[in-house]
Amino acid sequence: MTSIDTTQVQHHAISVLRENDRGSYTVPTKGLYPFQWNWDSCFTAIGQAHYDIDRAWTEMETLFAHQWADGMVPHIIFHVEDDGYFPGADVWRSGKAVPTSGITQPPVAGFALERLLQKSGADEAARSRAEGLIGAIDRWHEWFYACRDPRGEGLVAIIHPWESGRDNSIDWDEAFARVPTEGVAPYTRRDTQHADPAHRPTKEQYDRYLWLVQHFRDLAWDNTKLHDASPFQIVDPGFNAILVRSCDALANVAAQLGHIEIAARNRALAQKGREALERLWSDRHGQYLCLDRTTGQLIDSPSIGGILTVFAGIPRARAAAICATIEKEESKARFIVPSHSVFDSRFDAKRYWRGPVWLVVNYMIASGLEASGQTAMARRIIASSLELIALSGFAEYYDPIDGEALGGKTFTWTAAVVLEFIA
Ligand code: 9WN
Repeated sequence: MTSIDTTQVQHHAISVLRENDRGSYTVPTKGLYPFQWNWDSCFTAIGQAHYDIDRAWTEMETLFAHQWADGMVPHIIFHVEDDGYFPGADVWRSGKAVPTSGITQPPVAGFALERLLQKSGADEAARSRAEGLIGAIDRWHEWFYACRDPRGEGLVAIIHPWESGRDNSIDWDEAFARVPTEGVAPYTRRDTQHADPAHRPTKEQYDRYLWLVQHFRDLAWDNTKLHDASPFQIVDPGFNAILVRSCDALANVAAQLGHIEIAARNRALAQKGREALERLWSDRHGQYLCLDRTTGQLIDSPSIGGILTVFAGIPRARAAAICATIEKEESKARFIVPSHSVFDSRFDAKRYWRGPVWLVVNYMIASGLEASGQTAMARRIIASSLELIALSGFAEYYDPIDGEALGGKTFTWTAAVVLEFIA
């Protein structure tokens, strides 16, 4: 066990957050990701709340200033011109004054709002900043259930792997193979110039990412059409768990500030979502699985998405079974929780979301386990995360077998969640 000097780690984490701070928004890491990303920003705000609460509110306000008229909050805001990232604003062509992408990302904002209010002691200033966000987050939640759950199943689908935040997960392989690649305009990737190509998605995956972007762009980013028009519609239990948890969190904040209608609506959405998640449980894998909405079949792929589901306040017996699954992973992986099961032949220790550990996901899993009374496992996950920090610094992701730092370095959301771990 590597020993940890928490004061030093705290200083280092804050310096990473400050280094990536662009005034009113924060980039995930300089070079590789030069814009504002949606869920990164919400975790960033939680981290900033540890040393500058005013700055933390600003981070979220900047994100929501770019919410679309239909309620969607885009996954990237292109505040500046920078050709260091592909695909940039010229590919998305979303038609907004400040350009944005045209898809969304895991809705962490409701959870972050509640956390910021807790951290600020809910004083007058904090209540008024929270007031400014409640309605916007509620509209985003409504958008999800209207546009990504058109048949009212209680589970929303992602229509692009980038929406999941787990871009090249093994979960998508089968469904993604059905996405065409014909007609994709020639392009040059930039990510592989900043990070080792062996640790990033493949060229074939990029072709399909871009085919979907072009397809949605041809439909003028009309969210009343995109879900049904997408050949890729996946119900990810992790994504849905985040939405459920955020609906609950927004309901808590709304009730506290007297917005009874918003509180009741979000409480009901959370309840319905939690019940619907049950359909995704797999006894064989001891965890939840993704569902391919186009075929109606569960996807045989034991990934972190089905473990992250503990974030939603699932039944205690399910949380206990998931602990046993993580324990099994621990017997083979030195660091937990790998983004894909080490027992699956498709596991790839260094390739992005196909095996590496991501501390931001560990944070949500630990939080969910803690709330389910699984404190011992939550503490083991936090200890493993901090060991990675001591060994390899604030990386984007880590090899679960040898702990190597992978992807971008001095990574914002890694630093943000570490401040929560050591608080
Ligand atoms: C595409 C910024 C983002 C994260 C995602 C992560 C990665 C982008 C990319 O980086 O995705 O959105 O170009 O690889 O997968 O979760 O939000 O850190």
